[in-house]
Amino acid sequence: MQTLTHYRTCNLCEAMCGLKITVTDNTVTKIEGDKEDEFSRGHICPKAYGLKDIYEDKDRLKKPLRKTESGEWEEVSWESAYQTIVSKIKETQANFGDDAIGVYQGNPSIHNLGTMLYGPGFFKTLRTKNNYSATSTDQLPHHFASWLMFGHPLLIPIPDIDRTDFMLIIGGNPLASNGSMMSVPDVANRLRDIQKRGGKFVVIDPRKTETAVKADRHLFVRPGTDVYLLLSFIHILFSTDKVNLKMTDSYTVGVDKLRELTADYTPRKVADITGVSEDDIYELVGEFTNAKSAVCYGRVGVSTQSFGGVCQWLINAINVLTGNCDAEGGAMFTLPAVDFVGHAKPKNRHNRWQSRVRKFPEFISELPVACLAEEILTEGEGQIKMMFTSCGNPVLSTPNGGQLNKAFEQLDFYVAFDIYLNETTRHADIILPPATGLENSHYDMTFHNLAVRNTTKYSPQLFEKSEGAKYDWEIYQELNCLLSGGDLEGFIPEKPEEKLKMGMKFGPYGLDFEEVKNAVHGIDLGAMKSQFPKRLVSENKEIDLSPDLLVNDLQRVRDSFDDLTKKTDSFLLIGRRHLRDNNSWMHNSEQLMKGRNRCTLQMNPDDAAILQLIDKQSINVKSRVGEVELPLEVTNNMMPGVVCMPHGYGHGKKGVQLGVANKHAGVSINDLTDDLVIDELTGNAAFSNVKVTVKAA
Ligand SMILES: Nc1nc2c(c(=O)[nH]1)N[C@H]1C(S)=C(S)[C@@H](COP(=O)(O)OP(=O)(O)OC[C@H]3O[C@@H](n4cnc5c(=O)[nH]c(N)nc54)[C@H](O)[C@@H]3O)O[C@H]1N2
Ligand SMILES: Nc1nc2c(c(=O)[nH]1)N[C@H]1C(S)=C(S)[C@@H](COP(=O)(O)OP(=O)(O)OC[C@H]3O[C@@H](n4cnc5c(=O)[nH]c(N)nc54)[C@H](O)[C@@H]3O)O[C@H]1N2
Ligand code: SF4
Ligand SMILES: [Mo]
Repeated sequence: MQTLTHYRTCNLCEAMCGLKITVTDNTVTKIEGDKEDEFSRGHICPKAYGLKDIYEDKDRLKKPLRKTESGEWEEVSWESAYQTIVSKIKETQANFGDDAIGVYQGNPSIHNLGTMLYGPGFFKTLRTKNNYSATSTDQLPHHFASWLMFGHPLLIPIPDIDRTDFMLIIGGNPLASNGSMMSVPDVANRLRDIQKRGGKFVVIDPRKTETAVKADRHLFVRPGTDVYLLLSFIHILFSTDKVNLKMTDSYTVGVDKLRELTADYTPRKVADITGVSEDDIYELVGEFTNAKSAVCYGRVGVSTQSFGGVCQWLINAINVLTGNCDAEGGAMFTLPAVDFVGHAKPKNRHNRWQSRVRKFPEFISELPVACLAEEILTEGEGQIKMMFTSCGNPVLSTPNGGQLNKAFEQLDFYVAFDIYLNETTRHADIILPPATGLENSHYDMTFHNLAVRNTTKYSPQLFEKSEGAKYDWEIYQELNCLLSGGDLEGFIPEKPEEKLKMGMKFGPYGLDFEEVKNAVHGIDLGAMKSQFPKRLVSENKEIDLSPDLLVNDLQRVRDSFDDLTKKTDSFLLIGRRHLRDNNSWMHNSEQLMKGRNRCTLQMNPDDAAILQLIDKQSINVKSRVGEVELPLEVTNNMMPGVVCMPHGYGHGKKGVQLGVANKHAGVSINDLTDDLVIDELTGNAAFSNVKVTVKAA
């Protein structure tokens, strides 16, 4: 019997937990939290056990698949798959132009070193403007606000959770998600530590979440109205003379403008439509400004709404106006070992082109994924005929997934880089499955940049990839080589480690990659430090509190106000995450799917009583774009007028090879969410502004 211990970082979510994996005779026998890990201190969540399940999963694809004329799948060689793909690319470009090829890059792309480093290079050579990703279902508002206020879309403010005295969490549920745009392993203890040192944390959310239950206070807010609450928060800061920029004062502009813009938004005016009382708003601002340090953090719930961009702007503004930006215990900025931001120059990243059908502006070279289906379905010059997806399942993950499903059916050609035959990839003509998880080496290019503490850690591969399999970095570089007329004979793709080595050497700490490799529990580079104005990328190294694009968008906010005062019979639908789910793709793990059905519609008891619905009853939920049936779950945790279901379900479709997942099929929330309801400024999906009706099935 041969036993070895392997240390690595879990790449399944943003938290970067250190794992200690015991392997006996080439089989994983134990996965536990690595107590010596410099960042995660032994924390782990149940999803980590999923790494073993993914490695051993019989349904996971390991060889390229091609769909035959009769619709069956056959295994083909890499060379033959490559040849077909390259000739299809050339044919499509010659017949219909570069924009006839579309690309969707899904969430695990950024959790995967090879895909992250070499995927974009390949997609760039396609020269298409039809670039889509999960970013426009998720976080474009953060990048938009950071770009306009601090000069770079990746200069993201991170809560200094370990030192703050007051944390305001709006639309985030870190106890289920383990944090996002804030890599924070062991978040439950870190939040408890705020309380232990005499501080507080408050949650604003239409659902009393797992995080809200532990908070000092929870306030229900009506979905999609946070913008008014935030405007009112800033109004109070000015009207009660609580504005004090402290260190950032000498290089911040736009303060007076913001005073004017928020002048009308008294707590009295916004209380009714937000559902947060005047007293609660005053008390909240009081607590925030009286705390020695404080930080306002808003996540998916405030990004995925019609005014996501404005919300993230106002959240940043609150931190600046109260002297909590770039200050200990406030919203700080990381200095990662491999740094994308340090040498960047100010540049326009918006509206350099528009989508063909709805004319939405591009941002950071992407178009809103809510436009993807219409770009495939609408005939005319520039129509998408061929698609690539990488690490994504947009039929389940993007607004109006039902329509996108139809769109994928009618493509001329579709290539998926994916490890499963799922609801989206079943439409593919070719699937290229890379080695994944424990078969890969790993480094978090993105999440070290978003972490609550500066650390760095490299994880080696645990297992050899299976025979005949390829790494994603090999696949992308080989395709690129062939596409540019090269030959694979003698072609040696670059390993991601080469880029890492250079990135670290020329990074802010000048680290030796060998040293990083040897530090199996990671290297601590210290707490976040104040770095402004030096680290600002903006012209003149200023913080802009009133950028024109955001200020102009307030007109939409004003225009929507009256609509919100009208009574309606519809419910607002919001999403939720569960600790044992991971977006749409880990439902094939037996370990993670244990327990009761999670795909239920949660509703407040008063609403259920009015509609004469009872717990566990099968109900019908309908929106402008579709309808689904699922069991009702009556709970006091829901705000009246709001219903909630998880995303990522809706398995069990024809042709999908997912044994365990199909047993827990559920229905897709994105058969209800609306591609026409988006944040028109940033292009982000506005999942939380979707109206539905509910009745017995
Ligand atoms: N209504 C609603 N919809 C939402 C959300 C919501 O809150 N509400 N959340 C949104 C958010 S924040 C996100 S990020 C998106 C996520 O949505 P997607 O971007 O679609 O990502 P996943 O659902 O995680 O799908 C992951 C896919 O990647 C594949 N995969 C996993 N590992 C690898 C790998 O190593 N290599 C390759 N090539 N493939 C791999 C899996 O098989 C799966 O097909 O969903 C969004 N959709
Ligand atoms: N276990 C698990 N972890 C995950 C994921 C997963 O699927 N499962 N997904 C990962 C991904 S891709 C991401 S992006 C992160 C997301 O990380 P989080 O943002 O922490 O994730 P959510 O749990 O979706 O939290 C969003 C919260 O916003 C609330 N909300 C909805 N609408 C509104 C609104 O209008 N206003 C306010 N104030 N709140 C609202 C919801 O009730 C919910 O509690 O999680 C990551 N981690
Ligand atoms: S919290 Fe995230 S990183 Fe940590 S073990 Fe769970 S899935 Fe992995
Ligand atoms: Mo996400």
